[in-house]
Formats: sequence, structure tokens, C-alpha cells
Amino acid sequence: MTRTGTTLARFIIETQARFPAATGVFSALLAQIGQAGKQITLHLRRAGLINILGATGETNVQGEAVKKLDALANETFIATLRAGGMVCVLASEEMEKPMYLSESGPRSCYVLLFDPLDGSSNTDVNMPLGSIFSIFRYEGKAGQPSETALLRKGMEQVAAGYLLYGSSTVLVFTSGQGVHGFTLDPGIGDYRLTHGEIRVPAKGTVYCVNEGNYQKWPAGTRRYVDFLKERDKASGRPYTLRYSGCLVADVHRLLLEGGIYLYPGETDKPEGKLRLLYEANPLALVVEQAGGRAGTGAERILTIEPKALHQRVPLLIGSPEDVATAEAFIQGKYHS
Ligand code: AFP
Repeated sequence: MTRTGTTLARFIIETQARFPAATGVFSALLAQIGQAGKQITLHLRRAGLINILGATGETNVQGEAVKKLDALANETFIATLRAGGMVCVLASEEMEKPMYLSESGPRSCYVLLFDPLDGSSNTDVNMPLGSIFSIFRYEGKAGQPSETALLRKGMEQVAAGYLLYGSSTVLVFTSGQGVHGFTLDPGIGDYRLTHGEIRVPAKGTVYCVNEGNYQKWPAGTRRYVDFLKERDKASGRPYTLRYSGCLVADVHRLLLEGGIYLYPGETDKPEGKLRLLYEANPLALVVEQAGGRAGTGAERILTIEPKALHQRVPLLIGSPEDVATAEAFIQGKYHS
């Protein structure tokens, strides 16, 4: 296993050496995502000083008010990946249509889908934020991939991960060989390996959900959350509620300490809120690669056949035992 403290650049070289067929394109792409994360970190650290708080006045394709930091993060990813030339098409939670990077030439063989800034309701109150990325290989023979070519099952991702902008900036990703976490070391301006081979605990004692939506949930979901609050020492209940308003921050906690995050379907909105391609798919790949579980309550996230670029899905994600219990409640199959 690679030594803790190894820089991301070194880690990428060592990993690539293990795959003689590797072309180095993926490694370079990962380094570019890290680069975008550094630039966004710089902006966030000075956000209150340089008039980039607040909204732009526009509304995005999700029907949400666009924060200045959302737009800045989106532009930072586009500029970094355009300059890098490894990606032929980008799709962002902030953009209605995919963006084709035609000048990226023959080497471009990747498709990148991303949520440039997750947790936008936290931007102006100095609370955690994140970026989420999902990478597919572009197989198209000639010309640009169509929009439908972007609608691929999560299990076809070649890599996925997130950047967490918290007390420090952390880059966590998987490319199919385990899940690794790197912390940005401002002293050297590079990421250092701090969390090698992350494994999710089988069961936790924390749950993350917006309980303000309780009355909107179907009975099975309400029963599950009630169950978590019952007193039962043997099963570690009542669980502790932790909800940051930032999916990336909550999933990072679960990855390290166990537990479950839920954004369930609602009786009037069975598809829930979270986006399949930009949020659920990439985080499901990371969590499953670390031994966790991710589903809608009815099916595994990574097997869903996407129908639309901005499709929403219910999400239950985290420790395998906790997600399995939640699914049993939602499917009306839980027997104590
Ligand atoms: P935004 O990025 O649009 O703020 O959404 C954040 C998010 O997708 C996820 O990060 C949060 O866990 C969840 O939505 C918060 O949603 P509620 O405000 O409805 O609880």
C-alpha cells in the first residue's frame, strides 16, 4: 500500500506503473481535477473578502437560484478541463446542455459529469461545500457523443470522487482499485495521501436526513427514521442526527465513521431531490468501492438506466447494514 503522506502526483505515477497499458491520460485528468479543487479552495478561503458571496440573480436548470460561487466553481472546472484537453464533453449540474470541448483533439477519450459546488445553501454562511465528479470513457468512433451517449449506468464509470472544502480540502476518489483520500497541503500546494484504502464501517450510529420533510415521506421511511430514534443499547440506538446541508460533507463522515445518509422520495415527489448523474452515481461508486451500499430504497443506484441528464433519484447511502435496514423498512419487509 502506498505510504501515507505521498503526494497525489507521486501516487498517480505509482498507480500508473502498475498498469502497463495505462496511457497517462486518466492520470493527467485526475491531476486536473485536483488543480480545479486548489483554485476553488483559494476562492472559498477569501470568499467573504472578495465579493463572491450571494446570488448571481439567475436560475439554473434545476430551478435553483445560482450562487456566485456556483458559477465560479463551474467556470473553474470548465477552464481547467478545456486547457487540459483530456475530456471531449462535460455535463454540469449547473448547465442545461452538455458542453463539447471540440478543440480537445484525438486524445480526448473521457466524458466528465460534475456538480461544481455541492451544498450551495452553505456558501454564504461558511459551512462545508463540495464538488463531485463522475468519469466515463468515451467509446464513440467519430465525432462528438450525443446527449443520450452521456446517459450511462453508474457501474460503467471508470472513476468518480469528490472534493470536500471543509476545515481542509480533501480529494477522495476511486478508479476501481479502492478508495483513497488526499488532503491539500497548503505548504507544498499539493495533495498528500491521508486516507489510503478507505473502508466504510459495516454499521454506524449516525444518520443524516432533512427531518423537516418528515410529513412528506411515505410511511415506510417515517417508520425507519422513528426506529433510529428508539432506545435500544444493543443496536446503538438512538442514532445521532448530523445533517450539514452538504451531501459531500455528510458522505465523507459516513465513509470514515459509518452510518446512513438519506434523501428519500416524497409522497408528492417520489423521485426525491438529488441528481442521479452528478450526485448519486459518483458517490455510489465511491461508497460501494469502500464496502458500503447505495440505493433508492427499491434498487441499486449503479444499475439504474438514466433517462435524462438532470434526472433525480431518492438516495440511501452509507454503511451496508444501515442501508439494508432502511431498504427493508421502505419495502415494508422489516421484521424485528
Ligand atoms: P444544493 O447544492 O442545491 O444546495 O443542494 C445540496 C444537496 O444536493 C445536498 O448537498 C444536500 O444534502 C441536500 O441537497 C440539501 O437539501 P435540503 O436543503 O432540501 O435538505
